[in-house]
Amino acid sequence: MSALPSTPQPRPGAWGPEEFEARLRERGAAYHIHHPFNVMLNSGRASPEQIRGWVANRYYYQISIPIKDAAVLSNCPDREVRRQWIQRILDHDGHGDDPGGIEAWIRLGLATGLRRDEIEDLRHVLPGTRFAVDAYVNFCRQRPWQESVCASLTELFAPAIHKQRLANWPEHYPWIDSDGLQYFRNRTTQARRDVEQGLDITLRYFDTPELQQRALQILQFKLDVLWQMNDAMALKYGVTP
Ligand code: AHQ
Repeated sequence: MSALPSTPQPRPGAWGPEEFEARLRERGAAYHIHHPFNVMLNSGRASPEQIRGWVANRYYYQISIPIKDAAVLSNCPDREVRRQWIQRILDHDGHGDDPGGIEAWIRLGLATGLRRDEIEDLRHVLPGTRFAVDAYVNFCRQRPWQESVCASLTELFAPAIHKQRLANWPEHYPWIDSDGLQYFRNRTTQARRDVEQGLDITLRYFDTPELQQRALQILQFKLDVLWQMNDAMALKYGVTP
């Protein structure tokens, strides 16, 4: 396994770290914050049924994140990277007194009127959701750990979407108890910390023009995973204009 250089060392013809990061951030135009289903959710036009469908489907993504992160760890021989990356599993599964993000997501579901059993038994998960999420988990099982780190960088754009929900949902959906939004409060800081590590590794590992194009391709794959989930939900629950 090629050890990571301590700082980005772009090879001839490769973008420097600032330009490379800018190219990654440009892909934010395809982030699911712009999907019509998500725009409906965050502009207050979603019905309780559409919101419950979204929470129940996204639950499958949430419980898959620690499985995905464990796959990244299992592929990664770099102890320093693992020492940081393992925090992502604890954030979702919980540890000590912290019940974790998956439990917080269930509480969001309960606050929208879903029952715990119908969340956890995945009865509402759509084929398009399942296939997109499984594609992400299998990518992280099969590809080099550095590629999986790059795939997590859709979270470059996540703080904005969590802040948008925290700003808009209480006004648009006063019937959802504010405690149910705790997941988004937690992720605002956790996503920033995750992105710091993920971006640092990506800028150091993808150091040739070919590898940097591969990084953009990987980010687009993960953007498509998130977009497809919204496509499946839009088809099932409709998008209220
Ligand atoms: O809640 C989210 C989360 O824990 C993660 C982990 C990260 C990854 O490793 O791929 N991506 C991610 C995301 C979460 N929430 C999504 C949302 O819209 O609420 C955003 C998603 C992401 O941007 O990849």
